[in-house]
Parts: sequence; C-alpha cells; structure tokens
Amino acid sequence: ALANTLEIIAGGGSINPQLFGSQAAEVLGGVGRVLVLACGTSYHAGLVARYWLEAVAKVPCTVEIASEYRYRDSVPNPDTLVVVISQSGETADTLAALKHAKRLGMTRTLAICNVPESAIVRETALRFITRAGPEIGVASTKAFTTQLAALALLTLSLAKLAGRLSEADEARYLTALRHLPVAVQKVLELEPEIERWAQRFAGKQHALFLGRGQHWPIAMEGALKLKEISYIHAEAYAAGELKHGPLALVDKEMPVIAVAPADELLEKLKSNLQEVRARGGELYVFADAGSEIPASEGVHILHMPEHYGMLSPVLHVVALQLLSYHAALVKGTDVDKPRNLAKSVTV
Ligand code: F1P
Repeated sequence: ALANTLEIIAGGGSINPQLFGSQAAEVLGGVGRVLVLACGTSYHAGLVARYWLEAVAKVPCTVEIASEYRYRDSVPNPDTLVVVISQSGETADTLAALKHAKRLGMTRTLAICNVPESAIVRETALRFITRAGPEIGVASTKAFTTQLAALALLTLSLAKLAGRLSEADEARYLTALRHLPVAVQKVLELEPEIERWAQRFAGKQHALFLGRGQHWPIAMEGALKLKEISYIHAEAYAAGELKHGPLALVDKEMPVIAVAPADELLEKLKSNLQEVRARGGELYVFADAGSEIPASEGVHILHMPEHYGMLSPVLHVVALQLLSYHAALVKGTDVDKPRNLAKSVTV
C-alpha cells in the first residue's frame, strides 16, 4: 500500500506541490497555519503530522477531533489550510466539521483520503488520494501508514513553497520516503517475536501505552488498535504524564508497551520505564536499532531494523499493529469485524 501511495514520487527528483491538485500553488502558497480535522485513526495521523509541520515547514498546526470541532466557537483565520483526513471519505463527523470550517470562511481545504469519489473529497479544493487499496478490516491499518506518507509529502510541499526546504534536505527526505516500503517490510519480519509477546496478553484485561514526542500519537494509535480488535482496555499516555496519575494503575498485572525510538527523548523515556519497573509493571519496549536498553526480567525489548528519523512513526506503528493483531488472535476475537464497530461511520 505504501509503495502505491509513494509511486507518485518514484520517478521525479523533487517535491512538487501539484501532487495535491492543479490549484495547489494557489491554495498552499502563503498558508499561515494548518487545522487538521479527523476521527479515530485518521485523527492520530494528524497528531503525528503536527510535529512534522511545525518542525519542518514551520507552520503552526492544530489537530481537532472532528466530532467535537463544530461545537466550539473557534476563531476562523483565512490563511488556515484545513486538512481533513479520512480513510473512507464518508465519515459524517469529519464531513460536518469540514462544512463548518468552510462556513466560517476557511476556503483553503485539502482532503487526504483513500476513496476518490467520496463525499469529503467532493467538498475540498485539493485532494491527495492515498491509493492504499480497500481496507478489508474495520480497523484502519494500511490507511494510517499511507496517510502518514501523504502528510509527510504535504509537510515538504509547504516547506518548499515557503522557501524553507534546502535542496539537500529535499533529497534526503525523498530518499527516506522512497525507501519506506522496504523498511516496513523489514518490520514485518519481526512478526514471530511480536507473536510470542502477544501470547502473554492472553489473560490481560488492561494495557498501558507510553510514548514521547511524535511517538506519543503512535502510542495512542497502538492503544486504539488493541481496544478495537482484541477488546483489551488500553490507554495511551505521554510518558511524562505517568507520575500525574496513571502510575497508580501499574502493578505486575499491567503490561506497559513503550514506543522507544533512538531520538533525543530516549533518555527521558528510559527513566519513565524505570518508574514502571519499580512498581512491577511488565515492559514491552519497541526500541530502535542500536538502542542500549538492556532486556532483563520483566523487560522485553524488540529492536526496529533501522532508525528512521522523522518517519520513524511509520515503522513503529506497524509493529504495534502486529501486536494488536496477534493479541486478538490469542483472545479469539474477529480481527476483521470487531463487535459494535462499523467501517464507515456515516451517521
Ligand atoms: C475514522 C474511523 C476509523 C476506524 C473505524 C471507524 O474513519 O474512526 O479510524 O478504524 O473504521 O472510523 P475514516 O474517517 O478514516 O474513514
């Protein structure tokens, strides 16, 4: 799916904002801020992209849960680019939020969507069709990774239009993006080990996910996937929040899943992990290649095949998706059709 999405940059040697449509230069040029509106997994993609948009394109970004956005008196700003993210393109709340933003006068609009002829796509000035192929299950998985790829391309396009992307950085990001499907393939090879971890979730009712920085939303997505398909109650926290409440939940019955890439936040995260261990919590750590986090009793470590910088969330989420998948198989739930959920929430 990722290879399909990224085919659009396979041949070209540069980032071309026209990836988003013929009016891209008009709509994206001079954007002063970004407002992302989305639900569920698509909302988490927006939360990751906020880190990219602010760090690379230097554009302030707000990410709103679409089902709540229209109930606030938000202050409109005409230089805002409204980005709606939706796998199906039919999610009623996302569509309503988009229409609300347009009524407020925000006309620069972009849909990141998997379905070309969908209601949301028809409402926006620009669109990026992720071409992930049909999602077989209810829970979004490949939709999420392809949304992230699209959002990385958006970040680079905005940076380029604003003159904030050097040629060297552009070449570096393009290389990383093109190599992404291969990198994900290597994560899939970790499946046997992840499956072994999942066996240990058989009798579990609760789990805690921790992350920091751009991997905090990845922890959120990991928790959502586990809830959706295995019915294990899962919560995600920014690791620094542990001592502000959730630490009270940690005992030897609580599996704690940590997203621990080798970035500048790793040392802080490690001290959070010690706080968990000191309370007997069993740790499942998704570390990066080369990370020095020693395995010990109650501390399980899995190393991602390579450290992937800005795009590392794409690799880490695939590992978490596999964990949920295997936990669901162990629990005997229907991974494709979880109870009470619909693929597309149109009412
Ligand atoms: C949003 C969403 C999905 C979730 C489920 C229910 O859908 O929350 O993330 O997996 O299918 O709807 P969409 O707007 O991305 O189609």
